[in-house]
Formats: sequence, C-alpha cells, structure tokens
Amino acid sequence: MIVVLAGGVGAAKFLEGLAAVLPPEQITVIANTGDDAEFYDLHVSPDMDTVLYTLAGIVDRERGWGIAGDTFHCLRALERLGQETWFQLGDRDLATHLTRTTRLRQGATLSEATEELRQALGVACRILPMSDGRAQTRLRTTAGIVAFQEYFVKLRQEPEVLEADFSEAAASQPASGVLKAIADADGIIVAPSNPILSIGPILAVPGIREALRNTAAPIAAISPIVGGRALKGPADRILKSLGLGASAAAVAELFRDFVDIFVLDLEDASLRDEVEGKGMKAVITQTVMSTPEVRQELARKVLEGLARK
Ligand code: FO1
Repeated sequence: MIVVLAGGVGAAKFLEGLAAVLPPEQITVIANTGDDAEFYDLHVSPDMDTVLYTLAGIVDRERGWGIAGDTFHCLRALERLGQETWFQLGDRDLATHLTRTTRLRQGATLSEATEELRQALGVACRILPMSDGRAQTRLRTTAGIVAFQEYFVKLRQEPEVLEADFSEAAASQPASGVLKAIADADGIIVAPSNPILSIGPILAVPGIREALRNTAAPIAAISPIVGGRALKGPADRILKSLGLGASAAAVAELFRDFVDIFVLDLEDASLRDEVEGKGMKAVITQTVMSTPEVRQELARKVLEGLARK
C-alpha cells in the first residue's frame, strides 16, 4: 500500500498520475481537513472533494476544484435572499455537501461519509480524512484572525499570514485507520501541497508525525516550490512571511525529521547538496505537472525512489 498525504489541487494532480501507474486500490490518501468550513450549515471539505472529483474524472480542470460544467443557480438565489455568497458552491457540488452533511447529522463519521461518497463517485483509491473531529485551521494575518477559507477565498490570500493556528487539529484525534495505514505502508508520499497550510494541519493531528517518524516505510516528499515560487497558491509568500524562506530547501527542512527522499524540480537541481546535507536523498525530475504524461512520469520516479531506499 502506498500512502499519500494530500492537500488539494497539487495533490489531486499527482494522485491522478499515481493512480495511472499503480493499481488505485493500492493507494490510501490521508487528506487535509484543515480547510473544511460550514456554509449554509453544510459541511464542505474542499481538499477531500478536490481529490474525489479529480480521481472521479469530473473536476473542473481550469479551476482545479469544483465540478466541470457546474451551474450556480442555487448560489444566485441565495444571493438574492441576502446570503453571503463569496464561496462559489456549484449546484452539483452542493449535492456532495448535502449528502455529507445529511450523513453526519445521521451519526456517520466524516470517514464513513467520505467512504460512501468515494464509492458513489466510483473512485478506487481509499480516502481518509486526517481526523473525524473538527480541525479547522485559523490564521493570524495582517487583517486579523480569520478562518482558512475566509483568508483563501474571501480575502484572496492578500493579507500577510503571521501565524497558522492548528489548535483544533492538535486537539483532535487521527481518523480511524490513519495511524495503521502509516505503520503498515510500503511507501509514503507527501504530495506537492502547501507545506504549511495543507500538510501542516495533518502533521498537527496528535500521533501522525510520530507515526511518520516511526514507520518502517520509506517516505518521499515532492517540493511544491519550484525556482522559489509556489506552483499554485500562496505557499511561497507564507514561507517567507514565517521567516522560513521560499525555497524547496526550506520545505525539505520542515520535513527533515521524517522524510527520506526529497523530490526537486530540474530547475532546482542546484539545491541537491543542501537537501542531501539534511540527511535525505534528493531525486531531481520534472515536477511541474502540465500533462498526464508528466504526472505519470513524476509518480514513476517517486515510486522508483521509494523502492531504492
Ligand atoms: N476556491 C476559490 O478560490 N474560490 C472559491 O469560491 C472556491 C469555492 C470552492 C468550493 C468547493 C470546493 O471544494 C473548493 C472551492 N475552492 C474555491 C477551492 C478551495 O478554497 C481551495 O482550493 C482549497 O481549500 C485550498 O487547498
């Protein structure tokens, strides 16, 4: 079994490549739920849904999230009724949140609701939320303390992030199956997701970081920073504002206590010695996943690196 720690869009693209070169039944995803939020009393899990929709082949490819061809009639109607509508929930996407919330209200856990959604959407990879409990990330920013989606969508990632608050994640428990998946894995991959905002909450859940340090499985991480810039989203700016520096080597530093193999882009080949000086093996390959071929080649290279360890 290969276990992948995943955020949203970058992770989903990588998983698409991985599921094309490995039987998808052999993949377990541990997904960030720090981005989860409630809108109109519905539980929305953006990162899990991005992974689900991508692997189900229904994602909106241009945006990277939501469902291709979705309409927004419900949102427009809500707007007319005076509701806040800064978070774009499409009509078909709403069906997912209605189903998830219904199941949660009936007493299902988030893991159970996710498993049902996965089966209904025909996704073969196993997807586990990092935690079944509430674990929403809050951010201290130059615009005050805000919930993750408020920063990301409403404020368009414009304020500077001064501190990420994972106290809910830190007070939660790993979802059932998470620690066992890490302990029993043949290999573990940290997807090219925001190391602070997407992987950070997963590592903040009690027991997960320790399980990663203690597992016998080799662990690889793919840098989401290429040439000092984030491929998507604010990771580079956040690394800088937290004083860590916006480079792939800074990401390697964040994971140095549990990662064995660090995957750098060709553009960052000059960082090999710096990364290897942290006690990791560097693998250098194309990481900018512009085509299905590149995604699959990246997945192959990471699996080769894990097999060689
Ligand atoms: N991202 C946006 O930039 N604007 C949106 O209105 C938006 C709506 C949305 C709805 C459902 C969903 O699953 C994701 C959505 N996202 C939206 C993406 C999401 O905010 C981020 O990609 C992640 O949380 C960061 O990983």
